[in-house]
Amino acid sequence: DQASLDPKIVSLWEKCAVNENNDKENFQRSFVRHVTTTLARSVYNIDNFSAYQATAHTVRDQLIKQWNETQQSHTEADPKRVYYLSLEFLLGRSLDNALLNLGLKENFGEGVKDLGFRMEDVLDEEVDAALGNGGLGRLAACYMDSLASLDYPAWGYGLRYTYGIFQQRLNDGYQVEFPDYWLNFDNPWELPRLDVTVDVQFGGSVNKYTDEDGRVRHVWEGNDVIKAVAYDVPIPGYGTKNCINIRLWSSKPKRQFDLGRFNAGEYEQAVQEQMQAENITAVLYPNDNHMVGKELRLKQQYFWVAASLHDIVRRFIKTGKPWSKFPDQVAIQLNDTHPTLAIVELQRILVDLEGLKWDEAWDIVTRTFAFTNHTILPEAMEKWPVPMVAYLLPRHMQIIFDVNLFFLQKVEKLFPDDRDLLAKLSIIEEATPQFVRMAHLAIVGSHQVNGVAELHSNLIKTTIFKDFVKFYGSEKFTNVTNGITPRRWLHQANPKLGDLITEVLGSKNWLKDLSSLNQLEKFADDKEFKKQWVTVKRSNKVRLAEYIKTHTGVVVNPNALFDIQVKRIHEYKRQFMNILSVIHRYNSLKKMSSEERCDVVKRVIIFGGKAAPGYYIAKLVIKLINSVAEVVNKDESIDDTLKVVFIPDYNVSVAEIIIPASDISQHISTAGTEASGTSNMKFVLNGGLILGTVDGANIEIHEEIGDDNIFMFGNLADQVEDLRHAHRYRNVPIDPALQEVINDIESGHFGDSRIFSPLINTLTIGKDYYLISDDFGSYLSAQNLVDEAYKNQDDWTRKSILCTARMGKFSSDRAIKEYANRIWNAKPCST
Ligand code: GPW
Repeated sequence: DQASLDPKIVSLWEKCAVNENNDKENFQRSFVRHVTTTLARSVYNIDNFSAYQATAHTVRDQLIKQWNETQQSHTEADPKRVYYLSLEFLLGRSLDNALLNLGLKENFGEGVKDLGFRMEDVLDEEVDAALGNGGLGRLAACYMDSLASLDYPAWGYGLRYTYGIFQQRLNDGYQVEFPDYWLNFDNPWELPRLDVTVDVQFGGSVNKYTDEDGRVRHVWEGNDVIKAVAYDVPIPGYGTKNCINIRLWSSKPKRQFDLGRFNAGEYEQAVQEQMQAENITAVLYPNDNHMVGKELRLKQQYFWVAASLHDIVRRFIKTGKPWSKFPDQVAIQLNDTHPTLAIVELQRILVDLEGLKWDEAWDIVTRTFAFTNHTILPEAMEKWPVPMVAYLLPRHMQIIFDVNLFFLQKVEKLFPDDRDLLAKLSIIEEATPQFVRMAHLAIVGSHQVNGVAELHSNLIKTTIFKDFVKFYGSEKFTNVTNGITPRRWLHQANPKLGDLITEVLGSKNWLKDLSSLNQLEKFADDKEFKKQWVTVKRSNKVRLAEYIKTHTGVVVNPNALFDIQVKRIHEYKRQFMNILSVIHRYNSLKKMSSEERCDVVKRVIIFGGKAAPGYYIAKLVIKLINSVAEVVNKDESIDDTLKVVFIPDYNVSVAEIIIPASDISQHISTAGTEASGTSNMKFVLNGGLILGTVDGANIEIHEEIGDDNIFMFGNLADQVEDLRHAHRYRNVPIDPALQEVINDIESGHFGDSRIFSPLINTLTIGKDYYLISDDFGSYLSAQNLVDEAYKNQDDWTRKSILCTARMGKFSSDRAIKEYANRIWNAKPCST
């Protein structure tokens, strides 16, 4: 409370709050002070890592100031707040991003250089914050950047995993996983709030009593209590003083150990409780687009949701407003179904703890929450066994049953005697045991449900949620096409292209308004500009070639066409189809004379991505890629016309090197399976062309950039059902070119073919669920068109420029404004 502060403190604070001059000299003073005090090192002994730490701590000081000022001003203004609940925040590195967003890069860069360090080396010392699997987690990170840059009063809530996504190494071409112990050294990008804690309980039982008004009230007496401790991660906006927050919870035992047992000499049992508590936030589950029903995962979800809601409610109560105002003050966005228990937890808080009537509470709840769906794949749909929920969260299970009862009563009223519809809409799946369908709960408890690209948002209305459209009408369902932050994915990852754009457009305004990139169109035929464009792309390819040399030993030619597919390894993403087409290409090259090969466009085919540790088929795809690479790369008879590379341990910081270097990137999911994709946007923004299927955001990218600048192929989403049906019930002959490739693998050309038979079987006895055979012919044709187009380098450059120029729509700023205006009803609030 500012009024009660000592005026002396207030005046000092105000002085402090005025940003000091961040010139080179002040930076260097701070750098040396952090080396000698924070790091307690001698100035005679500063290595790159210490230089990184000292620079990071200097930036951290600035972040803390801006964080404080922003939060203070939000408390005073008391606007409607936005909370983004995500189990994953795939932030990557922070130093370069903070330097650029805070506008410190130039001065601090000079300061670092002046002290004898190379900025690239210093930046390279940072470990990624890899608290996510792939697209969903990275989307959350891009959205935080936009929320901050657009001055929204927003917070993210997540978990502070001790171990992020595993590190991937290769052994004999197979993926092996290593723990990602990212907190091994001090983490300057978090502010531990050891005093901000929430007790979260599990298990126990529910007791009933009748209150003074004669109402039946419920009290949940938990069994275990675990403490959630807050760690705040400041997120600076670009070109604003606003700095928002991601609050990550870490689990700690309520008490250090059982003193009775300790004194009885039972040391192991005495610390068991502590270890179990710390387990909750120990590790990120490494599955992408796949549900694994582990009890610990459900505990993570409730632990996170309970701590976050307690925090949100606590902040609201401080304003002294009545509960009816809660939805006017708070918007909570659910990033997929992972935080769906938040709906139940808020209802419990309002009814059990605050004493509101059920209907009044439920109205507040549904006006507060909105839900984003990110997939229609059946195996990714979250459902939890009722007995497990009842055991861990007995009161929540009761509330879910009541929510379902009242919901189904309403359905029944509108559609009397439709038992079938009731069963389809029910939050409870009637099986043995019963399951809670989290998506159904999320829909019923939210006022808006959105998909993440046009096609996907239409598909959810006609497939997985079609019965909900019957009941609610289609207005409850909407689309917000995903976006990416141009700050990280162009300015930071591709500084040379960023500088060129800034130079020719005459300002950095495009970083705040990406649609202004359309002014590049008039330079698409400008000879001088094109030359510069090519020079930048070429230098990014050289940078990637060096990275490939260092990390795989393979030497690649930067003049070749770089063809890239980097993303989580998944059957629906069809890396398998890609490597099969590589074999086809290789065999064609082998059949040519060396004169014929002279006319062939040289290609480097680059893969990267992690497979979930338990995903056997995905891991076999990695092995096949490496086996093919081994044969192709050492075959001198094809004159370097083809190289195949698997870059290990694909993550955000590796993506920043790979994406700016692409000529073509592949986004080739079976139509209807990739909800949006976001790396497709990153590649095109960096002047890379796409080879893709008619799926997810590819469709909207195509709409924006035009037919001439994208290579699309394959069957459409509305054909998929029939094609699958045909495979299942008729003998559909395999595409002949594909059959040849299969024969080649089976002949042992790429090592012991028995290894790959489970993979080959997915095409044959597995009925080719992802329709590789159906798309293979058009895929090869599209590949040929790519080769032809690349021969005309001048025209290719024109396409590349037009790609970048027309990507304005895909800024996450546009996406966030849509959420704010159409879903949250939230306004910016600048400091
Ligand atoms: F299954 N996505 C992801 F929907 O990266 F939850 N992980 C996931 O577990 C899920 C979705 C989930 C991705 C989608 O696959 C991708 O198409 C989309 O662009 C991204 O989420 C962001 O919306």
